[in-house]
Amino acid sequence: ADKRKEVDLKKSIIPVSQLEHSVFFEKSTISLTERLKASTSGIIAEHKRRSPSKSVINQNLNVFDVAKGYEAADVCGMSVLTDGKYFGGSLDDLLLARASCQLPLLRKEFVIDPYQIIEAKAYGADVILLIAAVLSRQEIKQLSELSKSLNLEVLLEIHNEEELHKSVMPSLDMMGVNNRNLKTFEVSLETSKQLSTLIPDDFVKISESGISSVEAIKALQPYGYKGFLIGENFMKTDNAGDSASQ
Ligand code: IGP
Repeated sequence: ADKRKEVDLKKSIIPVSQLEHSVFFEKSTISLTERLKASTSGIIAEHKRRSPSKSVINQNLNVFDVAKGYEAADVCGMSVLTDGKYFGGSLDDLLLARASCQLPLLRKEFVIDPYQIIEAKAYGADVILLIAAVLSRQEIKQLSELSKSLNLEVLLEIHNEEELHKSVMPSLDMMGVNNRNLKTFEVSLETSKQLSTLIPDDFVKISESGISSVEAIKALQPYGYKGFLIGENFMKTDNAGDSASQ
């Protein structure tokens, strides 16, 4: 019986009425889009212990040091994987990153429910990721409008033309092209190049995944990309921050 209790407690979620007491509901968010527009490099550095495509990337780094290192490297923002099942992350990681740096923080999660947006706000996030592949237009609208009402910025992730056309709406701030096909895990920077001209100018363009060199960034910039989301390339080293500053 005691074991049951433990499990139930772990599963119990904090009601919205309590989450809204987080101090972050009173604090203004830190804008990622503003920082990206003002930057020449545009790096968004990710905390990512493991992934379905690569299994273990690095389990030895601690999120405090990673966040401080990214900030010292003067990146524009930090992405924190909070998904446990596939990426070994947690909401604690988000909160600890918040405790360690003043960078705009993106909650990297498979968001499907408004609750997760409120949770992100309560744990100190500034930006929400919405993935077009797993959401209907109506869901994207509902989740992005809720985010905006909480002063969270919205990054909408797409991988093809259909997802792009389905998603265009004024409640999005950034469009991110994922170079990795989430079904096959194949990575090609061509995806970013091909979709770039189709993305309306109102959105800050971000290229995500598989970016491992300054040359890759330089090759994508002429296509209008202002942001570059990089995880594995930084996390696979002994010092993620040092890698990000190179
Ligand atoms: C980072 P990479 O190849 O630099 O580690 O990729 C980021 O783009 C990737 O983690 C990512 C992701 C996602 C993870 C992009 N979209 C959606 C989980 C869910």
